[in-house]
Amino acid sequence: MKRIYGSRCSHGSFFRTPRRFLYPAAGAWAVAVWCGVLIAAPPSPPHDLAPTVETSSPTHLGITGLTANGRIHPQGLPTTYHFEYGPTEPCAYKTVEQSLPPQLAAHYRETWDTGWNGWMSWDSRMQHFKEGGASGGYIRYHSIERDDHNHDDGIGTVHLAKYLYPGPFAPVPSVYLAAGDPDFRDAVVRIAVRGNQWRPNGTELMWWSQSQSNVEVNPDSATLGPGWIHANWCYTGQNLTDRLFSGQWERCEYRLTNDSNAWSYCGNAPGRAGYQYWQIDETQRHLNIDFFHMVVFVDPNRRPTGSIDFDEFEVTYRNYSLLFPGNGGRLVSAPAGSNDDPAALTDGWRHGDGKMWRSAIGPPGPLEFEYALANPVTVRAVQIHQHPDWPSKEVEILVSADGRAWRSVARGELPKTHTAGPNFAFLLERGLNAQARHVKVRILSGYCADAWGLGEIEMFGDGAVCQTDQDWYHVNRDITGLQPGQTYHLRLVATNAAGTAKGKDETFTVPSDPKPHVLTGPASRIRSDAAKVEGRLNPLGKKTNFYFEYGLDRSYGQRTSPQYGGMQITPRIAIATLTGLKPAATYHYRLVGTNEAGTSYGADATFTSRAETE
Ligand SMILES: [Ca+2]
Ligand SMILES: [Ca+2]
Repeated sequence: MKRIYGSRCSHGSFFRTPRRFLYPAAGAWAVAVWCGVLIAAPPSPPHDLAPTVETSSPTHLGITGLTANGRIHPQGLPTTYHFEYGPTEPCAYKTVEQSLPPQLAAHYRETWDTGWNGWMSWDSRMQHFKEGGASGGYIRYHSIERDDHNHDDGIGTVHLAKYLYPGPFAPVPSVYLAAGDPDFRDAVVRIAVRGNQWRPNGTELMWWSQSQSNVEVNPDSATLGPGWIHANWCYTGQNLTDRLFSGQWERCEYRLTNDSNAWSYCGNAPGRAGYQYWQIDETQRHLNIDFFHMVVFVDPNRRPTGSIDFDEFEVTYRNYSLLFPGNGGRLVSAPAGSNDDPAALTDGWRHGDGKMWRSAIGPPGPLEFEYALANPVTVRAVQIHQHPDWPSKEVEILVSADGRAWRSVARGELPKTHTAGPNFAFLLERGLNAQARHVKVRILSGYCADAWGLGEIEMFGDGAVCQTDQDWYHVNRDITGLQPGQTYHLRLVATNAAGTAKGKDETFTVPSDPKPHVLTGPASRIRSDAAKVEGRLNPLGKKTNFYFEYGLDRSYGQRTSPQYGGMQITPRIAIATLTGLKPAATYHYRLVGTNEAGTSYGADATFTSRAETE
């Protein structure tokens, strides 16, 4: 984006604290305030490529459904997609047409340099350290004895390590990502972890998402209304356990890949009717309750021991702000005289060096940012983030259809600070219903006379056309009402302005009975005498137990202790540790699931144990 400054509008001083202020001459300042900064329109990106589309393996959804999966490279263009399916070619049915979400360009970052900062844990001894982290301060989670059996059906007993409320429930501090309705599909998570004598004892440290599918039953943002329905999913496509053994800080980065093969649904809590299935695509699209790193597969008779340190958490999720350039927001004018680029106010970062805007010195009156929107929109929520060092106080939001006649739609005060840190210092106005082609944000006053600043301006609503990332998007959709025993064809279809592309045809046979569905998975943590094996298990709605058979040939001969595998209609991860192995030997293994409808055997797989000297 090109900025055009009037020659008298800028001054060269750069300042970080009031003590370092360099005041320009009064005459120069008056010019600086009122002449404004004109912002040139960004060039249109040159795209003319149709999407690239791949259909991938569906997963079972009971005996009358499936979850279709695939991925799309949209070439940066707005793109819609659906799955087509049917018992014969050409496919007679299609899922509802959906739009790919906007770019992964909204960021939440927590350094824990100053405290727990709104995060919680089931560890009552949770500790904060001011130094010694991967960078500065950090937090420590101790293994606990409080077991959560609510999710035994999905992924075993769990322990809650650390968690955050992204909104909109506020009996606890909620950080209100995307005004309380963030989209975490394919989000990128970064975290530094350190294990301190961590003995997992068969557990894994994993990501967890909890979302409410009927958020409308909350009469206000501070109440969990009666009749709530929650869905819980564990991201089992990645664990952090292996990074806990070095005793050193390990920086991890992973994606919450939006593919049902990488998640385990964790509902059916006994006696808790509020836990009900909601498909993974919707749960991640509306991550409205909380997210965790948590310890799963806990054996209450042999809990993990030790502690885990966490630092430098960051998640990059979908940026739906109407002002984000990729969604059609264009800065028309900004207050003059600042050394900061006003583009920092729509860069997706709430705060941080180089990610905020601060006015010129001694603002004498309102400061105004004007944006033009590429398409007519309805503004439904506005979230304005504070500048921790140069806080603004009163702000006003105005909208216009033509850029000339303006109407004020919201006015309020930002908190100067928040006890949970700068991520929580924002003004949030929801429940708006304002049609707009142009919007203005006015800073009316500040907490310091020297300068007024903001960290980020976000507006949410309807009507924007979102550019997409130059990257793959994983997509999935539940398809129900299928015939047990029937084979179906399905494929993913995506369309952008340059054309329509179809993925290859996949066939999928819906099971004819609720015998467990099992897939043998990989082996890992292979030692000379032990190895971890895993698989995917679908109980297909009947209480199911599973175990792994293993041995030196395909007759196996040994098996792990049976474990309860739940009664979900969706696949989950199944894990066991094989012990008493011979060194440097090739082992065969397979997953076995059994319920009242019968026993199912996964395919044979092999690994070779390590030599004793390795
Ligand atoms: Ca830190
Ligand atoms: Ca920013």
